[in-house]
Amino acid sequence: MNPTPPLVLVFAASDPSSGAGLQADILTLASLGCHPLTAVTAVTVQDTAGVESVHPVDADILERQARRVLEDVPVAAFKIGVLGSLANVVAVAEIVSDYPDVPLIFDPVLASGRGDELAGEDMIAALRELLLPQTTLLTPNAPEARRLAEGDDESEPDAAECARRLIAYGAQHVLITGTHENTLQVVNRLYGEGGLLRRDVWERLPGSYHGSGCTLASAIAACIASGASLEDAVRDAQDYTWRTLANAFRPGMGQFVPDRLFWARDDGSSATEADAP
Ligand code: PXL
Repeated sequence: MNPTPPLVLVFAASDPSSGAGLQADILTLASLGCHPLTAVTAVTVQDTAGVESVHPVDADILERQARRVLEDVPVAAFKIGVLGSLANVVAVAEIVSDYPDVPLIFDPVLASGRGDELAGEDMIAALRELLLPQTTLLTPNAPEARRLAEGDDESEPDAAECARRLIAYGAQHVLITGTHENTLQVVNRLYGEGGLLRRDVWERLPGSYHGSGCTLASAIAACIASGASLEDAVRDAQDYTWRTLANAFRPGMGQFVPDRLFWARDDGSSATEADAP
C-alpha cells in the first residue's frame, strides 16, 4: 500500500477564481505534498477583481462535513480561513475543541486583499473568544492584527503590542505579516509568549496578489503537518510563498494569482530560488 501523505483539514470558503480561499489552500497543500481535506464554510461569488457576494453554508452542514472526515481519517493539522457566519465560527470552535492535540493554523481573514468585508463585528468578537484560545498559530496581516487586538487606546498599537494582546486572548503564536504596511520591504514578525521569535524581511514584489495570505497560512499548515517545528514551518512557508508570488500570473483583469505549482512548469519561465533575496 502506498503511504498516506500528511492530512490537513481546511475550513474555508470557495473562491471560483481559485486565487484565494479553499482552492488556494488545496493547491498549496497539494503542492507541498499534503492531502487536503475540506469543509466548505461559504460559497463566494467573485473574480480576480472583487468579491460580489458571500453565501455561508448552513452550520449544521459545515459540521457534518468536518465530523464525517474526522471520524474516518487522522488529521495532522487544521487550517481555518473565512468562516462566513457567526454560527459557523461557533460550530468550528466546537469541532476543533474535540481535537486539542491537532495544531491549528488560523488565518483570520476579515477583508479581502481588495478591501471587501468578509467578517462582521459579531464574528470578530466570536473569533477572539472562541477560536484564539485554541489557536497554535494566528496569521493576521497588520490591519487584521490591529482590528482583532483592538483596545481603548487612541493611538494604533504596534505589531508587538497587537501580538501581546492576541496572545493574552489565548493564541500560542502570532505571525503578523507586513504586506499591507507602507514600507519599502515586507517585514513579517513571529511572536510567542516570550515576545519576538523571528523577523523576516522580504523584497516587496510590485504586483497586487489575490490569495497570498491563504498561501502562506496553508504552507505553514503543510510544513507543520509534515513534521517541521513551528519556527522552521514559518521560515520555509514564507520562502515558498515568496516564490509563488514571484511566479504569479494574471489570468483576468484584476489581481495576480500566486502560482502554487511554479515548480511543475517545465518551460523554464518560473522565477527560481536564486531570485529570492
Ligand atoms: O485572501 C483571503 C480570502 C480568503 N478566502 C476567500 C476570499 C479571500 C479574499 O478575497 O475571497 C474566500
